[in-house]
Amino acid sequence: MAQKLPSDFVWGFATASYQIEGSHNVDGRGPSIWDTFSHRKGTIKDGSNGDVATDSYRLWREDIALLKEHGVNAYRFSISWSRLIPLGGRDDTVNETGIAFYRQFIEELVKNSITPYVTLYHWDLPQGLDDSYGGWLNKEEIIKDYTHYAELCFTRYGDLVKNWITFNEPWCVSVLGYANGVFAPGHKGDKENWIVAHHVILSHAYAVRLYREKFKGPQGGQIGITLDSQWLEPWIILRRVCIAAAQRGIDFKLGRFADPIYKGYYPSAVKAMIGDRLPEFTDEEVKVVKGSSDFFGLNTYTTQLVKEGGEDEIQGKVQYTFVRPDGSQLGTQAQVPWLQTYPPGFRSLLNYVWKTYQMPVYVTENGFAVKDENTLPLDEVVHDKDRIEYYDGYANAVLQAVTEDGVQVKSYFAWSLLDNFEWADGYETRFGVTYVDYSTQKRTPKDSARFLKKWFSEHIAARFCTETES
Ligand code: PNW
Repeated sequence: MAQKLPSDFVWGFATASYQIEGSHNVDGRGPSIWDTFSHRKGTIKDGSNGDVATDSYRLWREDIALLKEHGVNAYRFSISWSRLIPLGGRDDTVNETGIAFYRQFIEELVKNSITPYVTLYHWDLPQGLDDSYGGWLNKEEIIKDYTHYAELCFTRYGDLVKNWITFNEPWCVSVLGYANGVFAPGHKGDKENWIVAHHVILSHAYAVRLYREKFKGPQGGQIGITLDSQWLEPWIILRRVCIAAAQRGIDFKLGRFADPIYKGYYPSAVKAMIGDRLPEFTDEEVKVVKGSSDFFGLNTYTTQLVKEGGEDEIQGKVQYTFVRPDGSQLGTQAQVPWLQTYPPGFRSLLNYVWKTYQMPVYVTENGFAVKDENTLPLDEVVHDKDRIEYYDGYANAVLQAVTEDGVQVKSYFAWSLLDNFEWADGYETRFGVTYVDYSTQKRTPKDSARFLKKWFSEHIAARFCTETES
């Protein structure tokens, strides 16, 4: 019999509140920085915003029905902070209507045997906190307010939610939001992103400390963070400068978050290049930050080839390319410029994370946006061959990492359950295994949804071995 994933393997789809919920101003929800940002002219490619998105605040029962249809055992979604606390702060009013919405949603998931994986922060900071003190830039205030918000979630949902993710992709929060300015709140520059990243790490760590002290015992759950990284491969495999460049690239993308959280300090290559713009942890903070994640949450989509050079400090002064030395492309090109299919890179990244941090790995996002899918008629869109090629390769890479390399991979969440608001790309880029017609909100599963359902039903071991199994 072919090797399988263990019987407790977790698989499902991931989404995020601002990308799917819509209903931005109903039932007491306060605005977030993404409402403000997407309503500003010129920020979103197609001029759209998340006011309606996939209307999931109203159509959530349909989403759960889709999850059932796709055969998952888990679902990763995020909570909108400003639905629970419209202004966001620890002294601000709690919105019981918002609390009740997620309560009902979680209860329904559990009733359907779908395990909830809840992200506390997927980029939608309450606008009130940005207005009153500059949000993530204000260390004292944001740590207290984030921890208070997290505690509210543990208190209200922790009897049913046993898997918490404090932050989704701090790299995107800090770099895309505070250096490139392409994500909310749209700041540009070379200083703020290091400060914001530092405060996100601390907010994560203090929330985890609180969870462990007060909730983990009685509730029996786990809590961690999700980091994002592509795999970086030397452009010329055996050339020493390329190997060094690839390692430095990883230190700047992944290590700048993972090293403090799992080891207690920033990578030396980052310290050397960023100097005193990189904040320092006090001894007291190191104790809180080091070891502050029960698992390694990983979002990953692609691999890039790396060579030495260039002026991009945030990348660690290395250059990325998809073009091999012989002129060929690494893999199939997606709709977005930063993504090509390359399963061997995924397997290498899983091995790297396991070897470097020795933590169970939860793949919390992985997925593909088919090129020009937004321009095709429905009867063609549903035959999403490039997405199937991608999932086939990436799912098998997980299987090999687990069964041949001995990497402890515990979960696989595909991005995404359905097409949704793809941030600065608006609705032009579609990552869903379910097609959404935005004029009617009608949902139609694509072939990739059926592919994943079949693949996981065939590759997760049965819970009880029967005698007929060979
Ligand atoms: C992730 N990049 O974001 C997010 O967690 C999702 O909300 C998002 O929809 C998904 O991936 C697809 O993009 C990323 O520029 C955004 O390399 C940008 C990048 C990577 C991931």
